[in-house]
Amino acid sequence: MSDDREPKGMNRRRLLGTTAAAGAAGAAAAGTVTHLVGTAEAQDRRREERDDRSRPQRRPERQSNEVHPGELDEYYVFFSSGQSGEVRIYGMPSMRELIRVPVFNRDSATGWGQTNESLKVLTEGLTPETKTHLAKLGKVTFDSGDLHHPHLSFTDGTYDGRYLFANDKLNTRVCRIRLDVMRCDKIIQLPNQFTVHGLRVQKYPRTGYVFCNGEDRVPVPNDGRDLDRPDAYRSIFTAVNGDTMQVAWQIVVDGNLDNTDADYQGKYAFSTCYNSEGGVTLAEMMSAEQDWVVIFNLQRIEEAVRQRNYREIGGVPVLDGTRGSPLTRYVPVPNSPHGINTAPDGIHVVANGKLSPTVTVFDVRRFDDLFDDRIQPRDVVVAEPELGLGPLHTAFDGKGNAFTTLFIDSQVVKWNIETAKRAFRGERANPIIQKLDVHYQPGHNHSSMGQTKEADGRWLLSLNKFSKDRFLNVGPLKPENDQLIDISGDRMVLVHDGPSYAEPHDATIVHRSKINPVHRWTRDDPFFADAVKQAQADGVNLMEDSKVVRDGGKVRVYMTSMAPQYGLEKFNVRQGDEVTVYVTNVDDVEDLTHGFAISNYGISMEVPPQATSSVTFRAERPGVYWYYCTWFCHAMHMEMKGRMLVEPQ
Ligand code: CUK
Ligand code: CUA
Repeated sequence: MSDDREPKGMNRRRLLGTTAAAGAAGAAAAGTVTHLVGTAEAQDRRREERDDRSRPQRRPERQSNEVHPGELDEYYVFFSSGQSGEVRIYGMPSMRELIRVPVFNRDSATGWGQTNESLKVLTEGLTPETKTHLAKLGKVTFDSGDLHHPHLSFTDGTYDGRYLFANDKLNTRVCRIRLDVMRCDKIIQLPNQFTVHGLRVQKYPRTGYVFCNGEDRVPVPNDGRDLDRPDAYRSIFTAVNGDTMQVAWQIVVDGNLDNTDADYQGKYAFSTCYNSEGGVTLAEMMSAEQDWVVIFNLQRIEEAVRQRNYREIGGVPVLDGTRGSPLTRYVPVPNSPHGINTAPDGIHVVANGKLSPTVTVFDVRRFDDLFDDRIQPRDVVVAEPELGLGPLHTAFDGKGNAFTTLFIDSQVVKWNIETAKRAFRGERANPIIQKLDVHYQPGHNHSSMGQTKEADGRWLLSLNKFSKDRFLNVGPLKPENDQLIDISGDRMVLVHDGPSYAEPHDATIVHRSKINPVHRWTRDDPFFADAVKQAQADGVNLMEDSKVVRDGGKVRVYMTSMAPQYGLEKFNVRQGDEVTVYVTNVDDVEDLTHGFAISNYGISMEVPPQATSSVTFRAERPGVYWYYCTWFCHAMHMEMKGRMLVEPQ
């Protein structure tokens, strides 16, 4: 992909250069440092230097993280947002936020959580028990979530650009985002399981499965039985079919489940457990010297499902994976592990110690023997280096090195996997290459393409939980600090501090060549197929017609939007009507989004190019209500409006 600059821009900058140079000279005269101002000439020089780098020449000491105006980033970063419930897309290395994708939250800009199209996604996958529960509260869905782990679909060990999957720890849901339109198209709530924390996907041959860890232990089914009998509580691991977004199977384990990952062979998934004690208090959960990693044998599980060797609970197959089951193995690791990460070499898996200063390295090639009982559980461990205090997550450069966050030490430690293995075998060897201070208390960290077999060893992000003094004080609630680190050389170099709102836990860094979003919707998109169907039934051509269809107490208002006008300048309804407004954006121009909002009715939604959006409400209050376009779309955008006339009863 080329970042060809337009000759037009060049000329314009040359022209403007005169003024800029004059300004710089003035500043110099005033005693300011000229090199900070930067003349147009210097900018050109920098640009030429940068352009040189795309040619096969000597690689410079340091790669630049500068992305000049008009230039595009090389990577997409898909950030989670924790308790904000959305996904955020950044460009890297500039670390500019590009867009947000609402998921488990309610979003004012797009109408996510209000439009019929989003409500379908937010409601159709809830369990029957939840639907009943919410109905009693007069609600149809949850309006908050806790999204921790965004992971893209794979084909053959790398990203295929189809989907992103993520968890909702708050309400036990899993979402899927379509990467062509960057919109969530499916959300399901998992039965039986309580919360989804760790979430990763099958890497080979493709996704395939989305693996979901049930973190907290509860009675199964959780219907009022065994309330205060923690020994009867269970954690459940779920495999969701990423194509159908239905539960493929669930498996009950001992202990609990924190984070998870999968191998590059399509044979195993594995999860950390920090509560092997089955405790319900902090002291109980920390009491044992060791917890474990549980390994799931996918072939054996699929065979057990085929043999119907399960109980059906909540409409899905639930297998027994507790100790002694042929479907699982439990490998003891030091107290309270957290993250678990498969290296791009397809061989090594790192479980991060948290309470222990160590990480535990497994060799997946030994898992077959473990399941065939030819070796003992700890025989799959090939290294266990002591790295520092509070290791939480590990990233990789694809060159044999690993980068582990140390929460308590506020550092990232770079270490070598082979050296750690030599030390584990008793050789005198120090695997630690460098420790870099980060600011402060890092959780996850991520390397560019580092969760695929195509790890490129260029950039590392450290997602720090505290920013403290790193930014202007904004009051008691501080931003997080996502720090960009250059790992292309021998030494890690911190190059950028990036504030972010609550609270990215995790991110996936994807080379832009893997992602190909569209510029407009197509009329046959399933996202608004219900609206198209209803219009057909009403004899309405959404792309041309604007009209009102009355159907008893229900009124369907169809209108087009084309800058700067809606198809209807006014429409009448009666007080008490159930009104559905369908707006179809017939503009075929890239980036020409309209909105539709009704003042004092709390209605607001986005209508992207070539899409239909709809919203349903009850016209309970008589009077004149102006509707207007919320997206600045035209010079006459302020005039893009009309009146809803609600006739009193
Ligand atoms: S968890 Cu947040 S720092 Cu939910 Cu991936 Cu480790
Ligand atoms: Cu349409 Cu503003």
